[in-house]
Amino acid sequence: MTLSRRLGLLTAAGAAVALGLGVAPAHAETVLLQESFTTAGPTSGLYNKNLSDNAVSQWFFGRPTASNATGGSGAYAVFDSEFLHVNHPGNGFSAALVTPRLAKPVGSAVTVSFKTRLDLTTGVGRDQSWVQFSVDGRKTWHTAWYKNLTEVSTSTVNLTLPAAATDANHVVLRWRSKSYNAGNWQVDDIVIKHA
Ligand SMILES: [Ca+2]
Repeated sequence: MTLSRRLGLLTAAGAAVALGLGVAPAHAETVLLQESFTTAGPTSGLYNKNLSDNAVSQWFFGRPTASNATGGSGAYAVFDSEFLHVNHPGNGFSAALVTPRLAKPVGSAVTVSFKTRLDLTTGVGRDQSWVQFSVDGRKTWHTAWYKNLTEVSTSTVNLTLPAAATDANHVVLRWRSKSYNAGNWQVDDIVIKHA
């Protein structure tokens, strides 16, 4: 392709003026989803998906056991298998906090940030936490972040999803927990953007 044709395409894309002024083209980020939670639940369309064989596995919002330890404020999401175990006899709980289908341009990278508090205390493999994404309508889940060790930590997680998300025209994310009976995973201030 000739340079003039390339510039023509850039003009069509609205970027040639910026190039002409010697200014790098703007890469404005677009927020696909933002969630800071209320005690009544998410406001962004995030929803609970029970992935267990019991009826009680679920994320709670702003409760039940501890204050917000994520670095965020106010309400938050928590998967608390200790609470579930105490109140519903049994072991082995699993649920995901799932986003709606988020439409995006093909070729734009997806970034995810969230504040989190992990209190995984029952040993390797008993408590597991994933951030996963799907680009085929929730049939296949790709893991972008995973924890399975005994760990107590607070952090802000910043992820850029792999090429499969960049190449897709939509993405669905989920925060998936699988925990035996004593784990606690808090999440707050989720922001999902595309470049
Ligand atoms: Ca919050």
